[in-house]
Parts: sequence; structure tokens; C-alpha cells
Amino acid sequence: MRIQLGKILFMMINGLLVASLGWSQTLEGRFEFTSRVPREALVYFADDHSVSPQERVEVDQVNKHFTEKVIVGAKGSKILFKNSDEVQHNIFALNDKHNVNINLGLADPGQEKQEILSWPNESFVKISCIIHPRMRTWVASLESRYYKVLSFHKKQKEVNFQIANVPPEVIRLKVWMYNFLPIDLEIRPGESKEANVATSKKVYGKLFLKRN
Ligand SMILES: [Cu+2]
Repeated sequence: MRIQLGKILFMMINGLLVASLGWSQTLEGRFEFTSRVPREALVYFADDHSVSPQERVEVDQVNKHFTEKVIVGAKGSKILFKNSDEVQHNIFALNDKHNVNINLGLADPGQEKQEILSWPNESFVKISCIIHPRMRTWVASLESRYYKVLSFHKKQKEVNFQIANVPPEVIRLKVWMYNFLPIDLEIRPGESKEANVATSKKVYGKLFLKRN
């Protein structure tokens, strides 16, 4: 009897701890790739809309690279493009679908440029530099604060990630990867799910998800 009571008490305290520390709200994910690996991914809960456009979005340019593979901000945000490099850079984007035509000219070392994120929620615009054709980053228009930007190496076979403190009612999980099919599923607390990482022609890996 005493053992039973102890057990029950332990379980109750454990339950309270889990609830108060937010452990019950973490999404854990693992990508496993078999051959072709995407360069980057944005994993996000699409049914959250709590980010306001006032929050600042910025990216820097260092060693002829953008410091982020995907920059995330709500529509209407000001994007700040810094240049901490020792050479000039340019900011350029052309996207007919979202009516985007940006060319911010040349930025000297230390100079900053600004642009308004004008494209609709859950759309992606590629930003490049006319001077350095290999430079690129993506700006994702996103109102959700529950997301993870991932960048992959070519030979990477496995990548783990977490999204913490997701409210239990936020359940619609999507994954964007350039040139791959989008992943779109629902995952509730306590559930596990899997999805293919694929193009329209072939499966290149799997995504395993577990929500505590
Ligand atoms: Cu450049």
C-alpha cells in the first residue's frame, strides 16, 4: 500500500514537473538521407500567427557568404542586410510569382541596406548577390514563431533538431526544402509521425517526428 502511494505521488510530481517546465511541448525531429541532401530546410508550425511585422529581421554578409541560409520574418517586416565583409556586395531578388523585384545596389564594407518583406505568409524569395553568383539566401515570410532553420552538408546522413515550447493546440507542421516536395502534416502532443523527403520523381530520405 505504501509503495503504491509512493509510486502515485512520484508520478503526480513528475507530471507537474513536465507540465511546468514545458517538456511536454517539444517537437523532436530527425532527418535521415539516403542520397541527395537538400542544402537547407525550414521546419515550421504553420498554424501559429503570433509574430508581428515590427520584429526586426537581419542578415549579414561575411567571407562572401550570407550568415543565414534562411531568414525568417512576418510580412511587412524591415529586413536589414549588413555587410561585415571586406568587399562590396549587392542584394538582388527577382520573383515574378510574388511580384518581387529588388536591387539594392552596391553595399560597401560596413554599409547596411534595408528592404520591406512584402511577399505573403509561407512564401519564399531567393536573395542573391550580382557580384558573387554563388552567394544566396532565402527570405521566408512567416507569421509563426515555432520554426527551425536547418542547413545541411552534402554528405550528411542524419540531422537531429528540436522545436521547443510549442503550445499544444499548434499542430500543423510543414517543411520547406528548395526543389523538394513540401511536407505537410498534423502532429499532436504524444504523437509520432514519419514523412518522406522526396522530389516528384524519387524519395531521398525520411523525416521522423516525435512530440512529447
Ligand atoms: Cu557579394
